[in-house]
Amino acid sequence: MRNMTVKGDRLWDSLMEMAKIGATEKGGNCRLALTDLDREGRDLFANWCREAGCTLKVDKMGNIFARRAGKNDSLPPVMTGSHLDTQPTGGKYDGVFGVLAGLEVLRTLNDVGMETEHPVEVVVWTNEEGSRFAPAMVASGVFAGAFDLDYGLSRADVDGKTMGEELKRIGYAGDEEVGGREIKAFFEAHIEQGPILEHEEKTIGVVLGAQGQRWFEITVTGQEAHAGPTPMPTRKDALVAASKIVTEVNRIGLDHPPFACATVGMIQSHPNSRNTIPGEVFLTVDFRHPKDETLSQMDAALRAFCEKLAADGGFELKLEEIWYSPPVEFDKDCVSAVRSGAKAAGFSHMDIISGAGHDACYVSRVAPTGMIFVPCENGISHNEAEEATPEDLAAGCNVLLHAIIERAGIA
Ligand code: HGY
Ligand code: MN
Ligand code: MN
Repeated sequence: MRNMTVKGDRLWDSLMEMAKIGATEKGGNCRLALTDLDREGRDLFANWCREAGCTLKVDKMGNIFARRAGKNDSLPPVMTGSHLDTQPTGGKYDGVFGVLAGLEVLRTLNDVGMETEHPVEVVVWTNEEGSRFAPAMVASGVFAGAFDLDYGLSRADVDGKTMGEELKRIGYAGDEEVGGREIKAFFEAHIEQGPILEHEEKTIGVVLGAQGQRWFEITVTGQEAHAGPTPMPTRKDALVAASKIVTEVNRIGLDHPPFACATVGMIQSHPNSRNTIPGEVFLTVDFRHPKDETLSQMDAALRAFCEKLAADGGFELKLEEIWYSPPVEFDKDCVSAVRSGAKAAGFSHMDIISGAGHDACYVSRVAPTGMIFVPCENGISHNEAEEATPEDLAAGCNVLLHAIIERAGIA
């Protein structure tokens, strides 16, 4: 059994086939959650799973479960999977690798005619990215009971379209209840999305857990006025105030080395006219740290700065924390299964904490969970230039294969 391996070429071909959907000029992918392109990617995955003999179910958050029956099909499934939605300037591997590595495991089990005791399911989680609909990982969050279904379905994009409406529109508003069922184990394979594995020249990341995140939305209100006749000292320029917040967010990140991360990813200035002083600015803040208490210190520093800025500058300032995802530790046995799988296959490996959030973070609340990382070129992700090698992807998929077989048992 140990020398059983996946077909790396088949995995690579599937990745490249999926990458044609929402392909961008610079070689990346744009398949925002619940768009027609997301539907196309989901349909392609679903067809491949049917061809592999799976039965498919979709739940009320649009999560797709492709199931390969086990000998004892009443046993809880071993699950694997990730997401197919991408960032606007995303890559070909973020999320997709975990979904198609899961499919490759099923295809390999079929090739050798192996029957497992437990059923095995490959999952596509809806809206992992949190780019079109905030927050991130919202559908796996509903599955894990972190959010209720109404909250999940009511998440709206900048045009006011809700996830519930868009799930119906693309035909993925399923009937299955979201979560609430026993799971034997969940493994997610993913590119690291950072530079550590490549720098340390390791093929496999044995993921111990993931750092915590806090997401904020801030609206600064000043006063629109004419860019010509309005004297500088009398202005209430919301964009100038917002730019001070951007600098402070960056300072807070730098203030908690080496792990803290702090990002203003979105900024919208109103009325966005070259000769009108901005009266209102909306911006987002993404804080991350492996330690909860440091995350709280970063939160407090931001709030204190904003309070002072509003008082000194006569601005109105609304700060709302829209998401808190605490640091996560994965199941020790699942982590060991990943580590021993890498060792048995002779792959170089190292323990690592995930800088990015993943659906596995929420699923770990309802199932023993582990993650497998593989390197990505220059650690670049959330970028159209995202790259990974067929060899590393196949290695990660092989570790996934053996972790799943070990948990699902051979009939
Ligand atoms: O933001 C994240 O860490 C993930 O890509 N959603
Ligand atoms: Mn991802
Ligand atoms: Mn991502």
